[in-house]
Amino acid sequence: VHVRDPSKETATEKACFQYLDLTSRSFAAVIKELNPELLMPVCLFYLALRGLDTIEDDMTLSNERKIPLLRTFDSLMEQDGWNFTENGPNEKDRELLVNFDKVIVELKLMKPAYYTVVRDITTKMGNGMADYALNAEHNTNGVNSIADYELYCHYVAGLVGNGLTRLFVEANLANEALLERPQLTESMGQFLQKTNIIRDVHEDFLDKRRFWPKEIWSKHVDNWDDLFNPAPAFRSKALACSSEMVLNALKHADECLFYMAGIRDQSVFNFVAIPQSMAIATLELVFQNGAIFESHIKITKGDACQLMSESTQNLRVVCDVFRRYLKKIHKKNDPRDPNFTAISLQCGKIEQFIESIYPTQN
Ligand code: PS7
Ligand code: MN
Ligand code: MN
Ligand code: MN
Ligand code: MN
Ligand code: MN
Repeated sequence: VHVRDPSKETATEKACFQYLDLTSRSFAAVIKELNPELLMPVCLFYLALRGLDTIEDDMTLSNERKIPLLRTFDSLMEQDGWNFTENGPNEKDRELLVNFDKVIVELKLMKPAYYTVVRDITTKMGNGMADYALNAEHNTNGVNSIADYELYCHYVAGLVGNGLTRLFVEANLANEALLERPQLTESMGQFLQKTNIIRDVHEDFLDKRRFWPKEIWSKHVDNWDDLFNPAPAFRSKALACSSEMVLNALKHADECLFYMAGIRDQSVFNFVAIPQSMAIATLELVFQNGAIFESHIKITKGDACQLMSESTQNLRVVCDVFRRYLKKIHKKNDPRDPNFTAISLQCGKIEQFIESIYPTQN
């Protein structure tokens, strides 16, 4: 059921929903179906972070310009009439920042308890992004250790999970015990962000950005560029490297399922479960798939449709989705892969966890 009533929306509210549609393929649909209490707050939370990310992603901005913008974005978004027109003409979400004054009007109308969360996460994310933008400039280019990689994912996704969980609990739509289990929330963000980073490796490579940690890729190739060399000898090493990245992402899967058990409201459940189901399906798609080093790949529309309907029911059905894709990963696992055993064990471990909460009949 659609809960929005566009005839009762103000001009700036309408504009915000327009920028939501313009800047997101997948989040727009689930945000617009949210419980009315959180519809506008989550839409504005999304737009604030999308604005920040549009500055982070713009490789035509110098770091001298970019870093202070990232670090002060939280106060810029409190200045009446502020907008930003310096993004490169090809930056896909530049329109949002050009019209950011309209988002600012709505941010000022938020309930203070919700705004506090949005502001806090924007401050922390902007500063975290700035720390990593510095690395790119100094051409250590990207993250080195796995700890660095996970800290970056914390800044851009773990923090989003933290903010969303605080909003859900504040609105009484999730079990407040979730606030005492920050690791579960962190896993929700890490699982999405790591999947995005694995899938987008080629697109990011073209932008001269590297998020895969050197600690992992250096075990497989001498130079980062070698991952994109189509010669068969390099391609098998690249696949082994991507398998290790998938293994690393899979360690969050059980905690994601555990987190979702704490959601009380159906619309919030759908909002959190759809992206997680898409992520496990995307991990299966990228696993043992050399195409990630050549193009931007996506799950099919048909699969996305089925995942949407399965993820808007209950946790048992979402667990079945995870089971189905884990089985496929398990089957595609290659005995020649250096992480063959570890991947097999990890799939088994998640399958066992699911079996312990929802035993299969027969
Ligand atoms: C506030 C709904 C639900 C507990 C803009 C949702 C970009 C994967 O890198 O455009 O451009 O290719 O596909 C979303 C946890 C964050 C993490 C992060 C805010 C889940 C700015 C999503 C989304 C926490 C930094 C996808 C993290 O962007 O990627 C709201 C619970 C924004 C969530 C970015 C990535 C999101 C991402 P890219 P996308
Ligand atoms: Mn970004
Ligand atoms: Mn981005
Ligand atoms: Mn990406
Ligand atoms: Mn992408
Ligand atoms: Mn992108």
